[in-house]
Amino acid sequence: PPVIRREDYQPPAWLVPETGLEFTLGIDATLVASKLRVVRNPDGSGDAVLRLNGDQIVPLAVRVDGAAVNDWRLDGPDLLIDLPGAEHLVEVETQVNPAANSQLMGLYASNGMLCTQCEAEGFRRITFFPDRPDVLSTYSVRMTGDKGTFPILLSNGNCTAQGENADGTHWAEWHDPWPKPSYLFALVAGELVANHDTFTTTSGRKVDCNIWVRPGDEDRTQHAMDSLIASMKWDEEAFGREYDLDLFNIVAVSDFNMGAMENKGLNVFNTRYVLADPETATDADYDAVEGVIGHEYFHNWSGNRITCRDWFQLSLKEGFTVLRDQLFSADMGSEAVKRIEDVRVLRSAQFPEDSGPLAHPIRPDSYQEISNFYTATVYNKGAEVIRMMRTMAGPQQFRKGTDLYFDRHDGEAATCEDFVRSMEQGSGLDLAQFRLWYSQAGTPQVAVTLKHEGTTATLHLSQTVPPTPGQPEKQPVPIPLRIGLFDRESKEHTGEQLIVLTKASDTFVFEDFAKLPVLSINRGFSAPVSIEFDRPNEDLVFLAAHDDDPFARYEAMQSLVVQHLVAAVSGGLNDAARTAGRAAIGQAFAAIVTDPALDDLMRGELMILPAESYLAEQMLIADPGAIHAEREALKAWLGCEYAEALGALHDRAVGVPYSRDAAARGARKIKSQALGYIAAGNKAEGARRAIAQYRSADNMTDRQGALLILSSLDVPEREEALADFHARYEANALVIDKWFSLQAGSFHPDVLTHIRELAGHPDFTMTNPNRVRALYMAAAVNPKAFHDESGEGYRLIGDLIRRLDPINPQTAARFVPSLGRWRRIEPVRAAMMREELQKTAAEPDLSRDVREQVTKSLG
Ligand code: HT7
Ligand code: ZN
Repeated sequence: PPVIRREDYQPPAWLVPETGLEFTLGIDATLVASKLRVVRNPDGSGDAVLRLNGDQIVPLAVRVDGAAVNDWRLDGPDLLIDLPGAEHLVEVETQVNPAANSQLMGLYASNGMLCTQCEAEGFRRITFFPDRPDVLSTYSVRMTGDKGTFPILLSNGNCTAQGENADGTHWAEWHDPWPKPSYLFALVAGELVANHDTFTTTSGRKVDCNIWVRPGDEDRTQHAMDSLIASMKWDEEAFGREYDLDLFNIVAVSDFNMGAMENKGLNVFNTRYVLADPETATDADYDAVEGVIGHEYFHNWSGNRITCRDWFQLSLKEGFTVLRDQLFSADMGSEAVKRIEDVRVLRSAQFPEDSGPLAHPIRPDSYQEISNFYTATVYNKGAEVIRMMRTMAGPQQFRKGTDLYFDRHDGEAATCEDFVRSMEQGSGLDLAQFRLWYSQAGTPQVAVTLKHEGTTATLHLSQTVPPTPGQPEKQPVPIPLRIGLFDRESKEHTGEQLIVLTKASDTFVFEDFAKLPVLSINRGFSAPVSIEFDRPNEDLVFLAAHDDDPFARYEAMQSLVVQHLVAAVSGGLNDAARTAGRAAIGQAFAAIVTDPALDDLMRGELMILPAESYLAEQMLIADPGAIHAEREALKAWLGCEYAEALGALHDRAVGVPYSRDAAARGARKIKSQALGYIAAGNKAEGARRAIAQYRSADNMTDRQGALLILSSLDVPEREEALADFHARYEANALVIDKWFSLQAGSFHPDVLTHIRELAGHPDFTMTNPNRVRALYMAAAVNPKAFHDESGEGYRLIGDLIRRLDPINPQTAARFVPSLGRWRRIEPVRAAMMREELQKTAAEPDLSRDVREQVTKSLG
């Protein structure tokens, strides 16, 4: 497949200022007639040929300036038309089959309705068009369809006219006044009901807000509506961004490749990020709804009003919008907890990407299939890069930078460089060297030493950015580190400072310390780097108990456990060292469990042990079996050793009645955490408490929390609870997804057999991405199942990729990176992982999506 390179960017030869689309809707056949006013781009190549991208469509009729033409030609999937003048009206007719569209890109049928997904290159599956984000057009849409099948007809912008025909069909016309790229086009038609509310913007514009769902789901939309209205208000206050249409529609669909899509005025959402009520959604689900609603809404400015020049600039909208949604969620709840959660995601999803065969900079240089670049690197590391600018500038100067960016580039298709330049000029930062964060892949590693002599503390820092595919040599990047130096006696620090490491190595000197202070570094995770700092357990215990930065407190606890488990896994712990390590961890753990000053949401966060994938990241070559065994052993030890305190914690939490306030959410969080440790330490006691919690649960957080524990235990109560759960929620697809996920993610000894059986369950289907992810993604991230020494986990995922690819290549490709980690895994397992990749590569008709990921993973 051809490689698309960033350096080859050329402005479009033709622009399309106006687009008219007429749809005659049908589930099996939809006719699409386009009318494009095309004008030569004064900044383009002057090429007389108009290239209209297509993908699996054929032109049924082509007209130029009203006359049928025959001298068009196809270049692969694209339609080429020679145009003599500077401006023409081009009309093309096509027909598509939404019911047969299992890729869920373009126009497709889901649950009896029609909907679209056009980002990144789905529009070309609907009609021929210059399907690139730098061609902005105003869209007028007319659709006609059977009134019974499609009572609701929606598109971008405002509905300008509607009516009925004598033949039982009806029609609607929509006009979006804001020029937009084709990837933001959307159409939805089907039987839907709305939760309606209004929001009045700061300048007094009344906006009608609708959340459209299938009849019967409307009672589960209030949290989404509250989140939308909160987002609209927050963006005005935090970024000065006001909504710019009179209508904002959100539609929930059950078949969707990703989380949601920010189409102008008509967001399309995976039902998962819309529907929530206490009976069917966990607290984490509620948070996810709020975060994704915010994310898509914030795209209205960071993505829609200012879009991307080309797909290499994806992080311009995604990294920035992730940062915006993170700040929003932090303001809506606990800033500290949100930061810890965001860092956990970064470490578990992005760090492995950065250290593996698919590593790429946040602004990639090349791709074969753009869908493969909707990654944790572009999204989450992209957000971290912008967050560093905010840390260095301070929130007020940062806001000046974003204000300038929005003012200067409104209505444009911009680049990451445009953002950085606006930030430089608006905030006053010098970002010359900082630009390396956009061009270099890999997680910088910072080695730290702290020495003390007389009254001087000397901090030495050195950085290396590891080599990544195509980038053998790296330059030092600016690394902003928030630090605090604690006095061991007073347990106070001398005031937080921000230091920026710009060189390969540097020394920072601090005066007036009678004794060696305790260093708290990278507070708040001010830089997305990995810190290498060999220090005594007692310093980590100190920070875990006393650091006033909540993230640093969490980090100290994590480091304590990581140091211990890494040593244990590599066989470097004798009995005495194991006992000492456990004692230190136990001391910090007990302080967390019992500290009255901690709120329960934070306590729950601090109790979470580092993930096995993160532990594996710390080793050059990892033995997943040993990591799993050591981590489980530590969990069991903590569960035994602190059984009484954990039992008391669980009892206290059980006594807190359900509500959505922070205290009750905190109680539910520690309830699940405590239960996990209790079950690890004492299976019978864990099962007793878990089944009691399951039976008395009046909300999904508690019910799922209990079932999670039971699903890993080989006890009779497991079957009872799983059967009850399925029967109780049979009609609710999102909850049945949980039922699949819990079992596939369990540490039960027969987990692989369970997964194979679940794949044959009547509720399992390969055509619904949520269901596929519920079963197989849960399996792929379950170290016990995936890394089973038999290799069965690898074969399971390899088989899945090969079977799913012809149905939904985008979703299939998302499973490849787990096998692509083989180089960092011990040789016996690595060979089996590699074999699955090779077997996949040998398939003759592999999609571009899977082919790119597999080839790079083997390369
Ligand atoms: N901007 C949206 C990306 C997206 C997408 C990309 C490829 C294939 C399907 C997709 N659905 C949505 C989502 C977002 O980041 O907001
Ligand atoms: Zn986004």
